[in-house]
Amino acid sequence: MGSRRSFIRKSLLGAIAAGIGSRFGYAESIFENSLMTDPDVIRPTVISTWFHGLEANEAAWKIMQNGGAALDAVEKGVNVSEADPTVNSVGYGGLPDASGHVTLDACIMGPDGNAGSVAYLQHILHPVSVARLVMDKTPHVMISGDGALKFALDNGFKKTNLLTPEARKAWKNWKKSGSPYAPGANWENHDTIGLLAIDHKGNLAGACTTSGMAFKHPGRIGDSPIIGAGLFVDNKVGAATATGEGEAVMKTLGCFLVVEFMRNGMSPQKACEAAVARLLETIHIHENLQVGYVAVNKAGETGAFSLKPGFQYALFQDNENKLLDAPYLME
Ligand code: SD4
Repeated sequence: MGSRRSFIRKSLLGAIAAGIGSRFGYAESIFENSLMTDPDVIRPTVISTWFHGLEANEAAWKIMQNGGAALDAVEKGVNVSEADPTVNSVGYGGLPDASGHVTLDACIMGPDGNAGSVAYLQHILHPVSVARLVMDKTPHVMISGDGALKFALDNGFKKTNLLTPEARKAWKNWKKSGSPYAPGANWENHDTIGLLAIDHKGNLAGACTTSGMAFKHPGRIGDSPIIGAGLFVDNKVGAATATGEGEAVMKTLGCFLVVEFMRNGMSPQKACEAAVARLLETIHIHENLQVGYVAVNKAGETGAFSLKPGFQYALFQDNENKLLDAPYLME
């Protein structure tokens, strides 16, 4: 069945390629390369960033085990971290910006290439679910700030105080210290959650949600809500998500890059390594810079890689959920 489907798709794309390719002078091989054959065996997979990914993976896996779609699984999976006050870089309990406000970035992308995102959203416990509604109910991809809050409230979300006493205390201490804002790698080993899944039909989806860098400049938006930077899904090829200093990921459009490397034949592991290597080629690497990628391809092969040590990821496959240390480029 897989090969029949891929034959039909190949024929269709071949026909399109012949038309467009000859009109614009592209080589047909461009279209051929972008065509992944369906794997004969579908391998349900959930992969996510950091230790708290373990619990998120459980929730996502449960949905898929009951026949649910990857798109629902990734949303419900990251909802777990968003609601967990002990995760100090996502949703409730997230560390605030320099002015003491918790501001959230999130996005979601499905197997049909559709995507939704919110940026600089305040007071809403589940920003990724607002991003899902942006995708499902509007002609837009991204809504930010007050407009995103109004959209959420208009759609039944409730205002919540996201600043926990612990996060407020950490912010007060930071203010007292007089330290200038500086990005810190591997903040206490808790970080943004990005989660990717393949469901029993072989469809891919991904979600990413964060309160961003602790004590960031008010108004700052990171990579996590930007499709192609913090998350990218191509249902023919694979998916990738990022954690770490968003500015570096944005400057290299990291997750789009990882997926494109896979499209051109790299394994997910090699693709993550090549995207991290791209940082060295193109941007300034400061002492505390950390960036990590996880990726999965259509066949359920996975990869993870970071610039510096300390990045962990959670992988649920073959009924086993485990936390793994990502290999890294430099000490
Ligand atoms: C951001 N990428 O806002 C997020 C935060 C993060 O490790 O993942 N920190 O830049």
